[in-house]
Amino acid sequence: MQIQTIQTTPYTDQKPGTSGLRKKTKVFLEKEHYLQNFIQSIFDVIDVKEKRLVVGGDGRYFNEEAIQIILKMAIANEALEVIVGQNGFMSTPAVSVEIRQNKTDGGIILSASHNPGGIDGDFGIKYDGANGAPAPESITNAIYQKTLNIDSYKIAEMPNIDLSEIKTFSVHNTLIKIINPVANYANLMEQLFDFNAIRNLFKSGFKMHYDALHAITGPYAKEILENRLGAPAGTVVNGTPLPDFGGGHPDPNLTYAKELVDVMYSDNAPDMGAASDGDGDRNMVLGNHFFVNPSDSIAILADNADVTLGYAGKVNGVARSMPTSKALDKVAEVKKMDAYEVPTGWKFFANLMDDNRIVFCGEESFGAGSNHIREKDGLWAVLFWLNILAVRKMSVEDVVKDFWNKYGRYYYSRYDYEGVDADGAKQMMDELNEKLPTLKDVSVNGLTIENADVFDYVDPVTQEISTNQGIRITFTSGERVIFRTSGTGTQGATIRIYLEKYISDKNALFEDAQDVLAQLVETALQISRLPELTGRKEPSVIT
Ligand code: VG1
Ligand code: CO
Repeated sequence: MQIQTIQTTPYTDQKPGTSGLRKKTKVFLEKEHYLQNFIQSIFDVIDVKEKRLVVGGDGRYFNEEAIQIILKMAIANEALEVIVGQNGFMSTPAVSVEIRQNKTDGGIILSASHNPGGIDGDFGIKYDGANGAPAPESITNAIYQKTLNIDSYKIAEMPNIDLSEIKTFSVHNTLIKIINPVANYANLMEQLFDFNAIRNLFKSGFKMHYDALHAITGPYAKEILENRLGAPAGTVVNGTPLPDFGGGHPDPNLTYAKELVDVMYSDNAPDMGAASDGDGDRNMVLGNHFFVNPSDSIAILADNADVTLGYAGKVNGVARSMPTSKALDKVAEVKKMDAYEVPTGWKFFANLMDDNRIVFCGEESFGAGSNHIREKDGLWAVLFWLNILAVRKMSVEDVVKDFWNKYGRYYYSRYDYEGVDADGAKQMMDELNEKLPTLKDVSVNGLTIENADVFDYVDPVTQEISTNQGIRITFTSGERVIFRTSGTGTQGATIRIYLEKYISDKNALFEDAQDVLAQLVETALQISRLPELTGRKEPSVIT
């Protein structure tokens, strides 16, 4: 085997966003050395020689080829050890588990998460540090700076490594360990949740429909739900990861997980439905003819911590992203937990966890998790729900309604305008920013604005400052609306509008959320002039 040094030229578009580097798959395929430049830049920044890494991906198109390149580069750069999932598969939460349990120096995740895969879809790379969390900006910025002046990379000239067999072997100075990507993750779940109670739930005839959307959670869900918890075969559907996710959009929401939604709203609907995204860190939970809003979900998990094995009596603090509804804050107040509000993106939660300030955290975007790892975790949330249902012997709908009765309800919705013309989106955000100071005490469409500002954040642990994390507007009658542009889209711009209204009147808890929020939606559109500036009449996705 020979180590080659290959000359290369830098690219200017490898700036990692909140979730790493995400681009059209074709960019990785067509631009020479595109992946190699980025990997060498990571390796230079972390000084990979004699370091230990985990590598895995969600199985999307280019997953295996990318892993072969990374392994050969790790060997050439003399990494000490690389732990790889069999067939190159590993969910994002499982990578975090393996980094932490094996005490490696970090890990590389190949995924574009909830974005579509395939040759016409998206591909991505993310670097997680030794704590198993997405790397902080100081690291991702340093990687970006490297990509701007990289002139060569190192790679071993050798045949591809067979990833289909579980085994450990050495190449040059590097130990390669091909592992079962499910086992450690599944074992950890058994320590956190009451598997006996859940087993009895399934024995009693409880029916579940888990849609893996042809993405990475299939093997995990089959092992845990069907093999370990005794759910009937067929509980997990679309359970084999496919390179193009079966042509679908592996984003568990009401629009893209339509097959699941149809099952859960059919005459013979099962008791619970669930789905995860491409890389397995998101979750959507449904009951029979009932949708659980993710903002409610994380609050309900926190409220029910005592039914679990891993969290009973241990929850000192919780956190949510700024646009997530304040239902979680209500729970924290009653249960005397500390509560934090952070910008969108998981690394902010990870800092709070590393400092032992919080145990649970969540985002409105179908993300929830705990300090068991430093990524959000889709199946974890699903198992937590099963644990609640098994112990409380209630339906999904009754658990949620009971929660609203106890705390009041944050009616909540998110409008996504995907693939918007980037200039129009920028103009809209710029205009909003400019007029913020004039928005106090003004009435728009019958609602009076109380306050309007930009969310800036100072991390209480690292003191790092993150500015411009969304525009938020509150109203005198208790509503809140937030405007943000997405950092994970790969085409044009995506504008997100987050809407919430708190109601504690016990007679008004079970209305349709869209009806309750209709006036606020109209107000938000008038304030932002979104239809005029983007030409968009309707959102692409309503949650
Ligand atoms: C979206 C979500 C955000 C989440 C991020 C990564 O970001 O809104 O809450 O943390 O995706 O999730 P944005 O910038 O597009 O709004 V994932 O499942 O890609 O790791
Ligand atoms: Co994801």
